[in-house]
Amino acid sequence: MPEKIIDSFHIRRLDILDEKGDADIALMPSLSEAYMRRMYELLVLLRTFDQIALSLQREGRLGTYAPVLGQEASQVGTAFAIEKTDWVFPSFREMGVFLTMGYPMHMLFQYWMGDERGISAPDDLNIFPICIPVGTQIPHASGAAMAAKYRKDRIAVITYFGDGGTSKGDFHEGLNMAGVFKLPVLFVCQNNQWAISVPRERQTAAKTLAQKAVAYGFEGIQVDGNDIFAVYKAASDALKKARDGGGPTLIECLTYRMADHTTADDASRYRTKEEVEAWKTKDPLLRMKLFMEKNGLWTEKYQKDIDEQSKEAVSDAVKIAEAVEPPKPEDMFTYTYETLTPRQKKQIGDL
Ligand SMILES: Cc1ncc(C[n+]2csc(CCOP(=O)(O)OP(=O)(O)O)c2C)c(N)n1
Ligand SMILES: [Mg+2]
Repeated sequence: MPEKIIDSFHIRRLDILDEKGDADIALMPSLSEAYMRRMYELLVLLRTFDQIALSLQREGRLGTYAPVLGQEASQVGTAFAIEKTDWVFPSFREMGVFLTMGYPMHMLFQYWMGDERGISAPDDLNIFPICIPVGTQIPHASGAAMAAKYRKDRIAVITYFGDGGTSKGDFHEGLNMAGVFKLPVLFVCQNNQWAISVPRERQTAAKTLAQKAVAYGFEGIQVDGNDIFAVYKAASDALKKARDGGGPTLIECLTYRMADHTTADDASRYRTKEEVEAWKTKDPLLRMKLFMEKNGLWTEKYQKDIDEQSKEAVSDAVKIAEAVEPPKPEDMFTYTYETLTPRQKKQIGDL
């Protein structure tokens, strides 16, 4: 019997906004000028937040922090596509998602300053706490999507993870379950090329991370993660498909971690200056700024105003976070146990 090809696949790749700030009109999502300004302002706010968080860490006023620098478009672009009733399962680097959703900024600082109360989302925000164990939020997202499907809620679930996260069993289990049950979930992989010091090519021999979805029976698409319009379009299409019962999607946002993994890392020990320099020209903020300028939406005065407003918003949030009364040591029992054992009661008494 001759051999046959029983299946073949292709991976779509979406690019809309190039490095010079020119957009492909045919692919461009329809967005009002006010909406595009809001996107740009969030990119600027996020970068300001990130820079100030790093300085606070250096001054000893904030704990270990995972910077977003370079990944702003992947986060803000996907988060703009989220609806109020959707549910979000982040990892530890998604400050852009939290800010775009309107998460109180002082609470984010409170969290990074070591106070866990900062990560209990207000009731009107459907976002789960920051997930530190790599990839474990992925099956949680599929579980939430399963619940939504069971209850016939017309919502989507979105979860975020990195290139390193795709090597975890949780990733494969979460995607498999979503594929089998056709769950309303969007998996967003921010492929920033590094998992601490492990380069992307050590995670998988596959050509793309997007193609991992094919094995589980649904579409994976790669987008330029530094192109906010491509990211937004791919995410809004996928979330709409999920809400409409079309099942899951995996989006691979191809981007770059411009900073160290966290403030506890020194990336110069394992990657070259040339590599980092080459990515600077792809800066997602610069690209959006050039687009805005070419389309009459940007002036120096506008930039100055939004820089000032962002700095003010961030420093106000820092002030609020630093003024919060620190938690009492005995609170760790309050938040952890429903009923205390006699030994724990004694421990509290000893505090
Ligand atoms: C289960 C688990 N193993 C190891 C770690 C330590 N760790 C923290 S981040 C990280 C790498 C994550 O890389 P990636 O998924 O690409 O995300 P990125 O940090 O690049 O955003 C590792 C190994 C962890 N947090 N959890
Ligand atoms: Mg990574």
